[in-house]
Formats: sequence, C-alpha cells, structure tokens
Amino acid sequence: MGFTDLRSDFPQEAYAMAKELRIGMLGCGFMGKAHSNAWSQVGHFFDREHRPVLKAIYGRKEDMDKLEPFARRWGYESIETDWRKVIERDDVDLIDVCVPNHMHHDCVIAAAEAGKIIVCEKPLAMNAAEAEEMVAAVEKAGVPNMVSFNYRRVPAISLAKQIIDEGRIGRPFHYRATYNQDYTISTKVPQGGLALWRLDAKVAGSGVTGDLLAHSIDTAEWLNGPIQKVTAYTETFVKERVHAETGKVEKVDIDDACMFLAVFQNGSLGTFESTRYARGRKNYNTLEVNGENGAVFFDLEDPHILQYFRYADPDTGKKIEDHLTGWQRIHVTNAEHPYMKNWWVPGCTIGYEHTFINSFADFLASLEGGPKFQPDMRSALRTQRVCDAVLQSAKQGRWVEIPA
Ligand code: SOE
Repeated sequence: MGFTDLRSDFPQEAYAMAKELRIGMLGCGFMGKAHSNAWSQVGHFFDREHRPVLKAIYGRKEDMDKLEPFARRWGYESIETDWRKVIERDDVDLIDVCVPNHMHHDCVIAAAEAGKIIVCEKPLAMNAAEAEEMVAAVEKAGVPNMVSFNYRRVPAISLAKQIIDEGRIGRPFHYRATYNQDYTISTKVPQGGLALWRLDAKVAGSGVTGDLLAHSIDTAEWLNGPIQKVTAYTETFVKERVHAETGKVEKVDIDDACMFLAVFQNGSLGTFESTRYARGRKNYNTLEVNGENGAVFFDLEDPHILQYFRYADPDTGKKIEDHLTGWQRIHVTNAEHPYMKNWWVPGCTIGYEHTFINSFADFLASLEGGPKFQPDMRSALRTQRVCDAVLQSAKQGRWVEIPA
C-alpha cells in the first residue's frame, strides 16, 4: 500500500548510468580517509557526469592491520601492497596520491606515464626541483591533474576571494596569515611512522613550512597575487625524538616553527606565522587582508564565518563609515554563497570534510568541460618555490626572491 518502486526513478538511474571514474587510492592515513569520503560523497551532492568508484587502494604490507579494515569500511574493491600495481591497472582511471610527501614524486611521474588522471595531496613535493619534474611529466602526458589545497574550497574563503575580486576592499596593504597547532609540544611525541611522518624530515621534506604554510601560501597567492620575495626565521624546539620505526632517539630536522615576511608583487606586505607549539591552537588557520576600502578576516576554527569590514563604496570610492560601521560576521550558509546551494538550508553549516568534496566537485566539472581546475600542479609548483625560498632564507638569514 502506497509503495513506490524507486529503482526505476530518474535520479538513481541517472546516477547508475553516469560514467564510472575508477579511483586508485594510494594511502590509508588521514588524507586517504578525507579523500575516500569525498569520492564517496561527491555524487550525492553535486550533479556530475562521472560516478567515482573506489576500485583499489594501496597501503604498506607493514600497515595491513590498518589497510584491510580501512578498505572494507570505505568499500574499496581490492587492496594492493605495491603502489606501482595500482598505477599499472587497466581498471583504474585516476590515481589519488595520499601517501607521505617523499613518495609523491615517483607516484605522480609513474601515474603520468601510465596516462592516468592525477590528484595529489599537498605539498606537491619535497622541494621545487622534484615538483618541476612532476609538472614536466604531467604536462608531457597531457593528463588532467589537481593538487589538494582544500582550503580554497572553504565557502568563507571562496567568498573572501569573491569580495576581493569584486574590488570591495580596494588596494591591499597588508596580508596576515597564521597557521598554528600544538600537537608536538611534548618531547615524548615520536617522529616517523604512519601517524607522525610529518615530523620526519626525510619523509615530509620540511616541517610546518611544507605542511602548514604551504596552505597559507597557496591561499595568499590566490587571494592577493604572487609573492615577490621573503625573509624567514625557523626554529626546531625539540632537537631529538624517538623514531617510531627504528625505536632509536634521532635528530629532528624539521622546522617546528617558521615565521616570514613577504612582499607581494602588488606592493602589499605579508606576515606569515606557523608553529606546532602554540598551546591551545589546534588548527588555527587565519587570514586577514586589509585594503584601502575594506578588509576580510577568516579563522578556520570558526569556519562558516567570514568577517568583512566595509569602509568605502567600491563604485564611487566614497566613504560610507558612520556610527553603524563595524566588522560584519557573515554566516556563509546562504544559497548565494559559494558551494552552499549544494548543501543544506541557510544556517546549517558544513565542515572540514566538505572542503574535499567541494574540490572534487570542481575537479570533476573540469573533466566535463567546465573551468580548468586550480590549483593544478603548475600552480602548486609556485607554492613549492615559495616554500623553498622561505627555507633558504631561514638558512642564509637574507631576503630571497621567488623565481617567476
Ligand atoms: C597537519 O596536522 C595537518 O593534518 C595538515 O597536514 C593538513 O594539510 C591540514 O589540513 C591539517 O593539519
């Protein structure tokens, strides 16, 4: 009674008929989880011609106790313990590189040579030299590619971009970024292994510069244009830690904290601060841009809010400051706001995982004839060059120009 058979109803059928995009996932850690979730969800919230299918996942043999339950939980059809095998498979269209940084270079180049579509986690590489080879390989192969700087797709950050591009803040004078956490303060935290490879320079390439400031740099250049030069200072507060894999106390070679000054090509000045020793700060990724006619402020610990200060009318340049002037807290959940019409009703927020879903929605759209996805590997190479310049400046105690 009253039963409707939905199996032949339009949306399900259309979804089932969508072109399969067979995913080969490399990695089953934090990012493997964020990306697996995003591939699983994207078709539920965005209309796309492709239907991601979780085909195969790679993890190390030593991590089988994590890999197998992970693969089952997310519904991967098969497991590989040799990443090259995933890339060689004919039933995989897209390689998603979520393994630690020191593997990105070889995985991306092999995937490009195999003609696969490529998604790569940030930072693109251990350094710019590696990143250049990766860009050369994907461009030679002509394969679509994206780098997962997911914060561009936080709706509030996308709205900041819209406000800036609409000319509402006018000439920018200052760009201020922080990216602070506190999870490595204890000297007992080991370095290395599945969970803490970010503390091992041989695997991560650098510390907060590549891990956290790469995000801030990508966002900054997106919002405020290219950085021309930097001067930096880094510190390693805990000099030795037990290595989780060898069990031995080993020297720590990553930067625990990094601060740098930047001059942007548009003449504005930037300050960037990042540390994993800011007690109380968990994922304090903030940005503020102060322009002649207005300003924007964002804090990832309050992700659905964009603060906007309106000083002058962008069209007339006339001052509108009066007794009601102040920072506006925009709750970025309206259908008019970036991405939000695909989610819930106004007032209902989205979170961290949605930034990956929004990214994949845009990447799929780009595969289907939509706007070219950014950042691709060529853009991420620029970020890598800024990271290298920051580390070089800290080592040499001088300003370093960013190569064009
Ligand atoms: C580090 O703790 C980390 O997981 C980064 O690697 C991610 O890129 C960032 O989004 C959250 O913090």
